[in-house]
Amino acid sequence: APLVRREDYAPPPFWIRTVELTFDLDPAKTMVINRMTVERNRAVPAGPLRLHGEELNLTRVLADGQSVSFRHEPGFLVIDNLPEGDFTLEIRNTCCPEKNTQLSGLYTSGGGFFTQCEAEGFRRITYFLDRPDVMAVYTVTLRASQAQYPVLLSNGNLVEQGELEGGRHFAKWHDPFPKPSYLFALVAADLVAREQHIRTRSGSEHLLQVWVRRGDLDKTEHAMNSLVASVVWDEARFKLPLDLERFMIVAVGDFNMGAMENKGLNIFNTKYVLATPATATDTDYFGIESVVGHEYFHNWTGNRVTCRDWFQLSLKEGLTVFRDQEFSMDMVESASARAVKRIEDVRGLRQVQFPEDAGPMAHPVRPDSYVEINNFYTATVYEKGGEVVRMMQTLVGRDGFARGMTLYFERHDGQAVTCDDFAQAIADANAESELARTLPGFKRWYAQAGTPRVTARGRYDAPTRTYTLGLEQAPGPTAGPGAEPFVIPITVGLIGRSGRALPVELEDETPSSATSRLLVLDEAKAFFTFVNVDEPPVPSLLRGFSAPVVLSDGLGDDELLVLLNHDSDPFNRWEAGQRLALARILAAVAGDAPDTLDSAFVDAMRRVLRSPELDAAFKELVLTLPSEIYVAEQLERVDPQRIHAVRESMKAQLAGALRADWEWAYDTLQVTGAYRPDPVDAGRRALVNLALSMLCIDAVARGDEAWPGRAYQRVKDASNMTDRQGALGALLGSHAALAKPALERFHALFANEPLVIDKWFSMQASAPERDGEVFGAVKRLLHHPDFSLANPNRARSLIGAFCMGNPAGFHRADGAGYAFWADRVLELDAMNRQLAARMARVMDRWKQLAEPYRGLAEAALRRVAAHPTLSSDTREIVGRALG
Ligand code: DPP
Ligand code: ZN
Repeated sequence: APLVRREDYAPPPFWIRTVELTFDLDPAKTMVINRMTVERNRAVPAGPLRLHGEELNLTRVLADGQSVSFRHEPGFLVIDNLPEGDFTLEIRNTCCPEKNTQLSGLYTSGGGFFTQCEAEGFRRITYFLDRPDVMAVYTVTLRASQAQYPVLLSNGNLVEQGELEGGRHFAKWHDPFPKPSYLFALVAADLVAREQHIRTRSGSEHLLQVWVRRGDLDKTEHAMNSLVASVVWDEARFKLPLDLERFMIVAVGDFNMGAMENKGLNIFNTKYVLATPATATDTDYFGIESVVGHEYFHNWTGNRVTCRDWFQLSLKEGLTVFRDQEFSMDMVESASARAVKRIEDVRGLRQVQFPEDAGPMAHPVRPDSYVEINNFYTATVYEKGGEVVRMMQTLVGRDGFARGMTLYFERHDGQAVTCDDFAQAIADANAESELARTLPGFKRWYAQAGTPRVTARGRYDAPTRTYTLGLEQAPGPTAGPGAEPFVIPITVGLIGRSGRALPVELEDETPSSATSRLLVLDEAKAFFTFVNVDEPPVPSLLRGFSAPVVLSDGLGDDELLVLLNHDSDPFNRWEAGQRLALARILAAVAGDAPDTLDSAFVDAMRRVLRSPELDAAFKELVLTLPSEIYVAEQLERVDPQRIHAVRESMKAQLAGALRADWEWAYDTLQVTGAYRPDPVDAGRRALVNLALSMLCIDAVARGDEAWPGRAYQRVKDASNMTDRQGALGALLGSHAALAKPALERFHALFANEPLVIDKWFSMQASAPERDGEVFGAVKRLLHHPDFSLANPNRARSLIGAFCMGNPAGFHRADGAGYAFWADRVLELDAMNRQLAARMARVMDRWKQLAEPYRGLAEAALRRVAAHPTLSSDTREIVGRALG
C-alpha cells in the first residue's frame, strides 16, 4: 500500500449528494443496491470517477439508467465515460458478512448484522467516494428474515416498516443530515431496548434507546443514565442540543474499538455499555460514562462538523476527548474528585502517549503521512490532541473557549474542515487572548511531534524580595530538524517552607492576592520575576499539568516534601509523591542506591495514608508506585527484569512498614450499603483494595495465612465486582496459594458473563511474574475452551494484557515472550489486521532495551516483517519499528 501524504490533499472531482441504499441481508451473500446522485465538482479538472471498493462482487453499473463501461484497479472501480453534467449512478454488488473477520464494513456477530465504517469500512459494503469530505443524505432500506432479525436499524429516523413475503420484513430509515460515509451504520439482529423519552431545555422531545441482546437489559441502566447526562451537559455547557428525534446505542460483542459515533446510531463494544454492580467495576462504570459521553459529543464535534481528510482526525478526536474529560469532571461534585480524574488522565497520557511520541510511531497530532489510517487512531491524535484543546481553553479561559466553540459552529456547521479552522475560530472569538497573540506558534502543537522538555530554575533575592524563574524549552528528540519553540502555558504557584501560599505577582503588575497564575512560555527561553516574595519559595510549576511536557525543575527531596504536604494544587501534590518514589526506584535500578526505602519517604507515605483531610481516591493514587512502563520511559537502557524486581521490592517494603496503617485503612474505610459508582465510594473501595493487596503481600512474606484467607473469602462473597476483583488481584499479586482456588471460584460464578471472563483472562495475564509461572499460564490459557482469537475483547484480555501489561512476564531473557508475540501477531494478522497491528505496537520501544532483550526482540520483529502475506497495517508498524 502506498504512503498517503497530507500535502497531496485535493478536493474530489465529484460530489455524491444523495444515496439510496437497499440491503437484502443474508450472512453468506448480502445484496446491496446503491443509487447515488452525483455532481461534478467544477472547481477541479474533470477526470474519471474512481470509486473505492474492497472485497466486493460487482453485479451492475448504470449511469442515468444506462449501462456504462468500467474497469477495476486495485482498490477502485473506475468509470471513464460518464454523462456530461450531473447524473445518477446505480451500483449493485454483493458482499459476504459472515466471512468478514476484519470486523470492518458489514459483518456478523452473535447471529446479527453490524457495521463499522470508520475509517475506510464503507468501501467494504459498496463502491463509493469513501472519504470524509464527500457528504451525502442517506435513505436506507433493510430487508431481512423477520424471525432471525426482528430489529432493523440505520441512521436517522424510521420512515416506514412492514412485512414482505417469505417471512421477511423491511424497515426504511432516512437521515436528514448530510454525512460522510464513515458515519453510516446498520444493525439487523434480535435485540431488545431500554427506552427513555426526554424533553430538552429547548422543549424538544426525543427517544433514547439502548439496544442489547435479550438477557442483557438489566445491564443497561448506567449507560442510559450516562446518555441522558451527556445530552443535558452538552446543552448546558456548550448550548449544543440533540438534533435527532431518536438517538440509539447498540451493543455488540465483537468490535475492534471502544465505540463508534455513527449519526443517531452509535454502535458500542459491550464493554462500554453493559454493567451491573455484580459484573462491572468502578473503573468500568466510569469508562461507560466517559465513552457514552464521548460518542454522544461527537454528534457535534465530528458529525455536524467533520474532518476534511484523515490527517485532521484530531479535529474531532482531540476535541471530543477534551469534551468527554470535561464532562466526567463536571459530573463530580468536589474539586478533589475533579483532580483525581485529571491525575488519572495524565497518568494515562504519560504511560501511553509519551512513549509513543518518543518511539518509531511518533507523529504530530496532525500527521503528515500514513500507510494505513487505522494505525493513526493513536494516543497522540486522541489524548495529546485533547491536551492541545485543553491548552487553548487555558489560554482563553473557560468562557472564552465556549465562545470559540459557538463561533466554530457558526462558521463550519455542515462542513468538513481542518485543525487550523478550529484553532482559528477559538482565537478569533478571543481576539485579546494569549492564544490570539501566539496563534502561529501555538499551532506547532499540531505540526511537531515529540514531548517538549521544560527546564525551570529559580533564584531568590532576599534584599529585593524577588524570585526570578528562568524557563527554557527544548523539543523532544522526535520533533525533527528545525523544530521551533512551542507555546507552553505554565500555571504556577509559590509556596513557603511552612506551606503558606505566597503571592504570584510579576514586576510591573498591579498587586493582586492571587496565589496561582498563568505564565506563557512562547520562546526558547524566558525569565519571570516575581515581587513581594517574603521568603525563599518552593515553586509549584505546571499545576494541573497545564501542558503535555516533561518538566525538570531541579527540586530536591525537602522541596518535594513541602509540595506533597502543602500544595493547594492536588495534581502537583500527587506529582511530588510520585517523584519522590520515582527518584528512589531510579537510583536503585541504576545500582546507585540499595532498594531499601528511607524513613523520610515511608513517613511521608504514612502521613498521606493517615491524613484526615485527603480523600481516599487521592490517597490511593499517591500510594501507588509509578508503573514499570513509566519508570522504563525515564531510562536510556531498559532492563525490564531489574525494574520489576526493584519496584516489587519497594512495594513489599511499603507493605511491611505501613502494615498497621494498611490494617487501619482496611478496617475503617469499607463501604457499606448499596453499591453506588460515585467517586467517594469508588475512592474508598480503591484504597481498601490497595490496602488488601499490601496486606496480602506482607502476610505471604511472613508466612501468615490470615490476610490471604480474608481475601479468598471476599472473592467468594463480595457484593460487587470491584471488591471481588480487588481481592482476586490481591491473591494473584502476592503469589498466595489461595489464588488458584479463587480463580476457579471466580470462573464458576461468571461462566456466562463474557465481559467478566475477559477480566478472568486479563487478571491472570497481568499478574506479577515469578519464575515464568505467568507465562506458562498464559500459554495454557490459549487452549482454554473460553479463549478465542477472533473476538477482539478476548484476544486483548489475554494477549494484550500479557504483552502490554506485564513487562516482567513478557521480556524474558530467553526471548520466548517475543516469540509468543510474533506467533500471535501472525495468527491475528490473517484474521483481523487492525487488531494485529495494534498488538504489534507492543514492540515500539524495543530499541531502548538492554541486551539480551534487544537482540531477541529484533529477531522476533524481523520474523514478523519477513512474513510474505503480512497486511499493510501490521507491515507499517513493524516496518517503522525496524526502520
Ligand atoms: N470510535 C472511535 C471514537 O469514537 C472513532 N471515531 O473515538
Ligand atoms: Zn472519538
